[in-house]
Amino acid sequence: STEVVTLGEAMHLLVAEHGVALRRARTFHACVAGAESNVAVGLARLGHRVRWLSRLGADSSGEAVLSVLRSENVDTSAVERDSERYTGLLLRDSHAGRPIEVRYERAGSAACGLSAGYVRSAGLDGARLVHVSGITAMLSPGAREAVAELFDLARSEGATISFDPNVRRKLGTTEQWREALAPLISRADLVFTGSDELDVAETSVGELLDGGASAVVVKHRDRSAEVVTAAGAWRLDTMATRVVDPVGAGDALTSGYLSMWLRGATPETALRQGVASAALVVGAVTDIEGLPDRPHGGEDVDR
Ligand code: KDG
Repeated sequence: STEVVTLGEAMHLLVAEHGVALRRARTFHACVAGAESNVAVGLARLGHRVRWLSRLGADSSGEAVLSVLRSENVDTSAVERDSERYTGLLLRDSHAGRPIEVRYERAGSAACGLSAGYVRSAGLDGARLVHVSGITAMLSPGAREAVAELFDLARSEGATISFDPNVRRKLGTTEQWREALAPLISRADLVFTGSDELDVAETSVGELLDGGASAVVVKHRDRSAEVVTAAGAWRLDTMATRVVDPVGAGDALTSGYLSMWLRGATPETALRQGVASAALVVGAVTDIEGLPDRPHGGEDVDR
């Protein structure tokens, strides 16, 4: 059965040839983008059974997304197709030195049609962990209800809730983000967050731990990462020696951490895998291609 369920939009990603500004690019590499599908791929590569819940258009971009995720052994059997709406599209460039230019074509996409009813009928299939990012809650009111439903299901079935605010300024104002994040982050057991995102959600590590989170992983501006639990705090510097494309680092960190958490590792060991996974992803252009398929310092994963 399923170990992990993630819920969120995946988009058909067209990434410009490396180092070339979006407006000048002539050739694009096609892949898949989306925070929760990235985490699903990261976990699947490390040998976990992951089901991704979402909706896609009945279009060729939807086919492209599905074929990538299926080839990564992500369970897409509960994904809905919508013949009335398109699959989201993300155009971006790729370089280490300047801010990445991102253009979304996702307003009114198939994933905006997510609903509590969809999540209820898909169910958790026995998963003991669910992961979602704030982006899903910002897609539409229905998608926000879908996240709340996923959390309710997790609570009633005893699954652990993992949450990443994942604030994207293009998707809403600070006020809108705060409204979306506050009720979700306070229900999470495992939190993966940028230090500045805690400010957006108007919370703190201490408040999250007091409110019932078992671990808060904070990604700092200097690219170090820290895990804080009731038992202590551990901080690790980035392991990246070569940054080609920083996009996807956070999701890679989350997938590495969660993989070790699923195996019962300590927070410190889990953080080490997270930081190692992030370092590998930033060495390649897309969000997923660099993801490791064996644990840091470990054996190949059998699957
Ligand atoms: O975390 C990486 C994601 O931001 C990227 O894949 C695209 O999910 C995405 C988004 O909505 O920005």
